[in-house]
Amino acid sequence: SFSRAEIQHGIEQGQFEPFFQPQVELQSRQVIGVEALARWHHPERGIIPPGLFIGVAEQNGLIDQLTWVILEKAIAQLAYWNSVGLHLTVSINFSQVTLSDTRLSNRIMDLLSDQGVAPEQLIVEITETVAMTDVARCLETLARLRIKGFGLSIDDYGTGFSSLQQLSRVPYTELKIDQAFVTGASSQPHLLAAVESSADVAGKLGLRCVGEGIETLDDWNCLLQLGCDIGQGYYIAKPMAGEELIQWVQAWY
Ligand code: G
Ligand code: G
Ligand code: MN
Ligand code: NA
Repeated sequence: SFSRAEIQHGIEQGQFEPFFQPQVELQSRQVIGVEALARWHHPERGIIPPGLFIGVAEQNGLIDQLTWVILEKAIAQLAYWNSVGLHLTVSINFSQVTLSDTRLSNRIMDLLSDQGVAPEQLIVEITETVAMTDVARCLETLARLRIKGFGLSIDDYGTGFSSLQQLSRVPYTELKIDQAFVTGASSQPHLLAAVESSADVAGKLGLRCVGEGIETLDDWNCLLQLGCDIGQGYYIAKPMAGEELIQWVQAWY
């Protein structure tokens, strides 16, 4: 992985941008949103995936800066899609540091109103592990975001051990089942059981259920049958640059 100085330099040089992975309604096949995933366009080493810089950025006080870069570019992209009649939600991954800023919702609102994007189009993703360990520090911010109309998603669901009681303390709108349980669910009973119970939890809490890591038509059908609403995964599309999405959407229909 990279050093703090290299990442800092990359941020200053504007080398980070979001890629976008489509999300579709399983029942109707309709494209309803995208997840923004950070990429680093390194001048010598090409496109660098987040696994090689997110951890370093989190441990070295750079994640907040990086998140704002991704957020600003994702919102600009969303505004452009709105302007051509493509109305989508964008899901953004937030780290604990960013979520502990109580002014977060106002700061994002300022960004949105500059661009004519509604808060309902933005979904804040928080991993189950962060949700379990740091929720007290983030609760106020999360509640404010929800009141303003932002979506709140619990990401990588199933990798932690949240109880229904813990989950119900935060006004989530969505639950994303971790890909470790989704990929291959139709052929492996222990995965199937995990997906089924996650979809049940989503249902009990009134949350929209997203399955991440759909790699085959069998995965798709399996999730649909278990009551999952939305799918994301390589079977649908890999994350892509913003400029590619409109063409992809046209080809999909
Ligand atoms: O795109 P990829 O599958 O390589 O993403 C790997 C991980 O990096 C995922 O867990 C994702 O949540 C995380 N990630 C991607 N972009 C961002 C980002 O902008 N901020 C944070 N905090 N995590 C991100
Ligand atoms: O934020 P989160 O940890 O959920 O990030 C999702 C990650 O999963 C991204 O890095 C994305 O590239 C990856 N991903 C999305 N769909 C698939 C898939 O179908 N298979 C695999 N192996 N990875 C996927
Ligand atoms: Mn995510
Ligand atoms: Na996930």
